[in-house]
Amino acid sequence: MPTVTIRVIGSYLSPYVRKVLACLEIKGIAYEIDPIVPFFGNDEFARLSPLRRIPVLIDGGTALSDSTVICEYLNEKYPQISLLPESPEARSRARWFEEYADSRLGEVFVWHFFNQLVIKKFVWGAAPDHTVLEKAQREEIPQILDYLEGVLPEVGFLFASLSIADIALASFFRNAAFVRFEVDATRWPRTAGYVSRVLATDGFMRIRQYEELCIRTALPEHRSALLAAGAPIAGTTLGTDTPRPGFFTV
Ligand SMILES: N[C@@H](CCC(=O)N[C@@H](CS)C(=O)NCC(=O)O)C(=O)O
Repeated sequence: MPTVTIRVIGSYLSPYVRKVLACLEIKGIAYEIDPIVPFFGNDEFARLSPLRRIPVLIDGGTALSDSTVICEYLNEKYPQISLLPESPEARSRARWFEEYADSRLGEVFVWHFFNQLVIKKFVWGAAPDHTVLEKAQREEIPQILDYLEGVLPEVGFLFASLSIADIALASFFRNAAFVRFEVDATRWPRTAGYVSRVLATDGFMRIRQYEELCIRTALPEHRSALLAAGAPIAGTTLGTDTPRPGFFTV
């Protein structure tokens, strides 16, 4: 067994944590995880993550927050299996798709959709905002899918091999799937095929069982359920029992 020096802080249900876990899995880097939801992070979490967001990655004496910063670090520090294409042109395009996923898919799939149906209910005991939810389903998600349908490949990945662009885009579709959203393959066939293809790759498949466990388990039980299922759970946690609003909560 390799020595584990890397710790990821953040829940299996976060698409931003998923990006980091997929990178670690693809590169074959051993890690342990403290699977907290950010609103339950303690003062030490707030110190490590000034925006009180997940993921955080700790590698020896280095602590990083922000999935893009972390994935870039992993790609540079552990260059085996590069997650960026070769040419500067392709690299910048890959970074564009990562940014588009993190910002627009994050806004719509996480805040306007998953947050309304899951986080509001299970963290805050609040009802969804149906206006936000309905606008996401009627207008915002189709607009994203129309764009992606025009740029995604019919076969394979965006570049010659799986890259951070594919990882970032597919990670957000997983959260939509958690709330029973499926891409309509008759209207957006390329996108539907592409998302299934990326999510079927080994890195995503290896963490899938833990995501599924979390989605059907009450929040306070995540840690013990994951431990029992054999997930690489860290020995200590930065989680608390009482949630506090983040800086961006809606
Ligand atoms: N740009 C950040 C976004 C991370 C993010 O928004 N994470 C969510 C979880 S899915 C979070 O921690 N939200 C808490 C909050 O915004 O208060 C990244 O790429 O890591």
